[in-house]
Amino acid sequence: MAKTRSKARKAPRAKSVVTAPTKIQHRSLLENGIKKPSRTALPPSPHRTSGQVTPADQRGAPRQDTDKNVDLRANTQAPGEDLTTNQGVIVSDDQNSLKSHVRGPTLLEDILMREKITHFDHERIPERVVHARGTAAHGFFQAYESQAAITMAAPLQDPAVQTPVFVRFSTVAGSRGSTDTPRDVRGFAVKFYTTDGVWDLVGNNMPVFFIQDANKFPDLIHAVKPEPHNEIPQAQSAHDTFWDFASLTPESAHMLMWVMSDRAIPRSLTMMEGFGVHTFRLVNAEGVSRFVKFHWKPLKGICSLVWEEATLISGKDPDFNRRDLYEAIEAGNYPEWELGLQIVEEEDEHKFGFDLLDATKLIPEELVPVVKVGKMTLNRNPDNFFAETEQVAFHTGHVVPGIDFTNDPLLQGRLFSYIDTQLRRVGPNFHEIPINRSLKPAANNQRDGFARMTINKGKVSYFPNSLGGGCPMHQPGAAAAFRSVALKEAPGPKVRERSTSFSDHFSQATQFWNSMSDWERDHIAAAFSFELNQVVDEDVRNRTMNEILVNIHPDLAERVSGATGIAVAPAGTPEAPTPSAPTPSGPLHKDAAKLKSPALSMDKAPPPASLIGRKVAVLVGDGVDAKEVQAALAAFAEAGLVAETIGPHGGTVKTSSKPMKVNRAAPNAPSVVYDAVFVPAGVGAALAAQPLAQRFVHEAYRHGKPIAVAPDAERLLEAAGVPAAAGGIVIAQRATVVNELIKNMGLHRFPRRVSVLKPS
Ligand code: HDE
Repeated sequence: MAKTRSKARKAPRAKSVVTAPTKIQHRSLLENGIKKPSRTALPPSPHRTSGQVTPADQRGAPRQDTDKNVDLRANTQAPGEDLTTNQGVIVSDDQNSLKSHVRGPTLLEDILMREKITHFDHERIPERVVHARGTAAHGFFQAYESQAAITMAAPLQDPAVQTPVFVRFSTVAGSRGSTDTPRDVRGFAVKFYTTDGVWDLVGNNMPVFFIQDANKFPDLIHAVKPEPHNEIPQAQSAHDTFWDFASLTPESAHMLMWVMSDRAIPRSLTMMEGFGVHTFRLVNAEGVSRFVKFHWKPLKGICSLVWEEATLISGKDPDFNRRDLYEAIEAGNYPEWELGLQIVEEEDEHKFGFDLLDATKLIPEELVPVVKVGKMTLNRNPDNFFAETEQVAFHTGHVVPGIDFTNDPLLQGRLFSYIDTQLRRVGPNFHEIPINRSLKPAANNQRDGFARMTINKGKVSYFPNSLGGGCPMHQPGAAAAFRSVALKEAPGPKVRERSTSFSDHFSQATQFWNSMSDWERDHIAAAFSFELNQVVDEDVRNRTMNEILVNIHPDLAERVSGATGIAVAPAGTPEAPTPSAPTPSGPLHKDAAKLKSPALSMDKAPPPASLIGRKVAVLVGDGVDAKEVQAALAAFAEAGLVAETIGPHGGTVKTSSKPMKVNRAAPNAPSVVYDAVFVPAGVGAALAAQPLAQRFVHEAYRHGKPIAVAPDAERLLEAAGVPAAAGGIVIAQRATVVNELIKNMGLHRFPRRVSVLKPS
């Protein structure tokens, strides 16, 4: 198979915002006339790869440099040669403290020790209350063509302009040090450094949310986080308090379906969709506003793990998703997403049968197509995790002219919460930290506070003023000035109520179930069963079944009932589906039982535009056919795949010619971190007798992965309990076996194999 490259539309050549990498400004060192360290700009960082992956910098792949990269360099520093204090004084020894005599007590006078240790004591900032575990990358966004007719938003004006971005992906429930692969929503937050200021699109990898009103958010998060009396369990929803809340909150039904689907265990952060979730507005230069839903469509395809695999990865490589993103970028396999818009004219607001302001609803793509308007590429890893990934501060209220809000009560609450959290977490001058700093300089009369960086000149810090010439002054007429869209709101009484248009909690949950393929339904039912089997309280279990699941679909309820032993009581009526729940669902959509949106199914998603960076395990051992291995590695590399040879131990294995160095030792290389497995000729008999090799192949089979073996390895399949006739298993010679394997990898997985084995 030829190399599968991106089929997405190519963006036109960029304007000069992209500049060649220049030398790092080692500011403090140079200014002091101190020797310049030898690092060059944007050096490849030392990192763990297979040994097959050549860092992009080393193989000369062009790395596009953005204005934000240039901006960040002013604050980027390589390690100096001389160790100094924070005041620049050279340190003679920071390994021994100052003592009254060689075996005497340490002196208070030890300024070197005190500075070092007190700084260490203050190294942490509060972790995010949600989305604490994350990883991020730099890149750029480029529009396919001008969208000026519908929005003034700077990144969507000129297809020749590349707008720098910084994207942070996260899990929601776990702490900073938790695993990468729990069942959870993934955050997908994009910071655009536009010519009109910073725009943050703070989204998730699922298009809807658990709740409709921001006021419920602390309750939701308290319920899903570890239980407060014993801080158990970490990073998962499979416990009593979460299901207690969910079972009493029917509006969460649709989101529960997403979270119980394989969307909640992505194979890679680069293989998941992103969604702005809320309905926003786009506004053009004439002030005309339209509704919009934002989508990110990954060009690497939408692929997930299977549950058993995700749990094993949690132990074997808790940094699995983080490592995958980092290594892909280091290797030059830059992930890409297309930005898609669903546009709804204002006059069509009420034609959908659900409320566009309700964040538990999505607009089916079959009703309003997603129009692709540009592409985002991530091409540089951060230089420093804390300075960039930890200190980046997103806020839904960071918008630029051309984008505006709706009255979605969840969005309205977020507009308050994010700035508040950043003030607490990072401080009042969070906007001055390099990763948050706008490329368009900020100029206003806000002053002082902890760690103020800007040295504001002059005596005027108020408006109106005459002493400063009236500056900085308002610019009501400026094209790039932010103006809230002028809306004619219908007057009404001040109320603390939910609109009745928000009250159908089940139709879209049913639509999700109806839209899934057989194996996707198997996985959803298994996920609900697993979670409810972790729940101890019988009332919570019963309520989840009989207030929530039966109202989504009887088939789902029956399956979960079978696996959990929770009895299904007769379902509610369409008029009162959840009679005893505190927030009863209102009437359902008239065709609720039949609603379907094929675009929701991962099974029906378009095949990946690229297989680049997917991983193949090549099992080797003494006696392996070296020529076959070399030919296979060349073919895998040609297809853009990352192949690793795995031997029974580290070092080398014997071949008929010279010894072959292996990339990994079997105990360190579990099958779950690979996408496919290949067994070349010459090792079948030996591997058939090795428990680790049997387990490797058996797990790959259980998890539906493509497996290809030379004819003499058929006995390994037998020993591993793998039926040779199952889908995705290839037994063939040389080129055929490799080509078939690569072809099968285009399907990612053979999911029906997983279902047959009933994942635990
Ligand atoms: Fe967040 N959310 N959220 N959220 N959220 C935060 O901000 C909040 C919601 C999302 O990588 C916090 O900096 C409220 C929906 C992402 O740094 C906090 C509500 C969506 C991130 C906060 C929501 C998100 C956050 C915690 C209900 C998808 C990580 C730390 C009204 C559209 C950003 C922080 C990053 C982070 C509040 C609901 C996405 C506390 C009150 C819906 C991706 O401000």
